[in-house]
Amino acid sequence: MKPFQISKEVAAALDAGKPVVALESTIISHGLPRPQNLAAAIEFESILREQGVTPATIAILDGIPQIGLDERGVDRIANEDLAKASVRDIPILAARKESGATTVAATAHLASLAGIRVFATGGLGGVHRGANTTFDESADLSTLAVTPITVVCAGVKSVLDISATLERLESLSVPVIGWQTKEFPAFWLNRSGLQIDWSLNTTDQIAQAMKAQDELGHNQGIVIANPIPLELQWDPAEHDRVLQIAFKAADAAGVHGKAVTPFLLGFIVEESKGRSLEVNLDLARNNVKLAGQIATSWSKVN
Ligand code: PSU
Ligand code: MN
Repeated sequence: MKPFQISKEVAAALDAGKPVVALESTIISHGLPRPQNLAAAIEFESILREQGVTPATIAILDGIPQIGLDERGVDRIANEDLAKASVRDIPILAARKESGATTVAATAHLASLAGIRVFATGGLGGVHRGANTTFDESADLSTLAVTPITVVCAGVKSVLDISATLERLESLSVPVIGWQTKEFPAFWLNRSGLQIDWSLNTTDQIAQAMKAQDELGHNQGIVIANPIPLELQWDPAEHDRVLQIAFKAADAAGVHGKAVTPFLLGFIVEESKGRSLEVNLDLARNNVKLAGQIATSWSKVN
């Protein structure tokens, strides 16, 4: 027996070697406010379907990891108060028959178990500012070190320590590839000022890199850093202003651990009067589209 349930649609696509893209549920449950979150979950899936790609939104429902959700499942991740589930939480939720929204780490792990090789998200988790004393580093990084999946993201949120995150990805031997750029993006912003070693310009090249990794016996994921188009990015000065206030608020509220990311994101949406949310949705759409193209290229080389 498989430790997860896979939807008919996703199983059929995988069996036929058709392109499939995994989507996470924490971004829906904890990263975006209601009611925009449900609309976003539905829209991400339809962007893929329009490309002839099968979406596999992943979540844990009543203890069972689900690879591909039906309409009711999508509604549940948007409207129920679900636990935020990283890899280590999956077995506990299984034992308690409880539901959870999967982070990048948990989604990558489950997608990979199901044979899915491409995954779209908004921002990857990373090393938090001050991690030299708190040790707060997302399990997204360590999971990608042992999970062969290509994650398309807009870099990591600028609330994190971007430079330290890139260092950790290097230590973990996770390739970071800029999509048509050698500058790492900063989530809401097109640029972070940090250079990366590699960029690729076509999705066929990305699929070739995935194939070469397999042939070499590498078991890591690949991070595809896909900057939000310049004309869609958040105003940098306003971005800096809002982030400063958000850090002070998080400090004052005493949030720590896995509550930090949702707190900051929620606060930033409020303080920016929804502008950060618009940008967040735009960059996520942009990532889903590119992931669909990569999955299509992958289905041809594989
Ligand atoms: N970045 C976002 N929105 C999110 C997240 C990241 O813009 O909702 C979520 C992802 O699910 C990611 C998780 O895997 O936050 C990382 O949380 P932590 O730092 O607690 O590992
Ligand atoms: Mn953390």
